[in-house]
Amino acid sequence: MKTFSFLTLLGSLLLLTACQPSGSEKADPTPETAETPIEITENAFVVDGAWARVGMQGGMSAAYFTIANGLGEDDVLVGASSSVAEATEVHETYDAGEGMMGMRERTSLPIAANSVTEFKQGGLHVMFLRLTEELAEGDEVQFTLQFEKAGEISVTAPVRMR
Ligand SMILES: [Cu+2]
Repeated sequence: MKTFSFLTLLGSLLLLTACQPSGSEKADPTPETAETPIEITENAFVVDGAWARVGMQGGMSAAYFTIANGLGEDDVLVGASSSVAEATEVHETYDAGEGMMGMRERTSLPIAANSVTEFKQGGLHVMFLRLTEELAEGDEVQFTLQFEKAGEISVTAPVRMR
């Protein structure tokens, strides 16, 4: 039922949300986010490259980043939290058919050993629902990722338009 409600929500807000597929709005064929490949550091569990999208108070935003798990064992992302929103959830975007993109919560996302997991526009993201304050360009958002093995990791994300 949750999936259905998000789909309904997207019907009216698709153009405003952070879950929009990245292809349609980008004029620049080489977006700044396509920089150096993330390298896995042995024995390190790293969250890097975080940024968050601007959002109005009461509205939505999302954060994007990369997780590089060099610990040699599988982990699981089980949740996210932040004080900037009434709810903070790990979401994935999926093809809902007929040109629609849906998104749904992931409460247990496997992070394989020695892998890089990208959270990006049109894919995985941390969703901020009902922002308690405006997120303007130049602000910074703090949020926490909760992993089964790596524990809590605090992330600071600069706020950008895209
Ligand atoms: Cu979302």
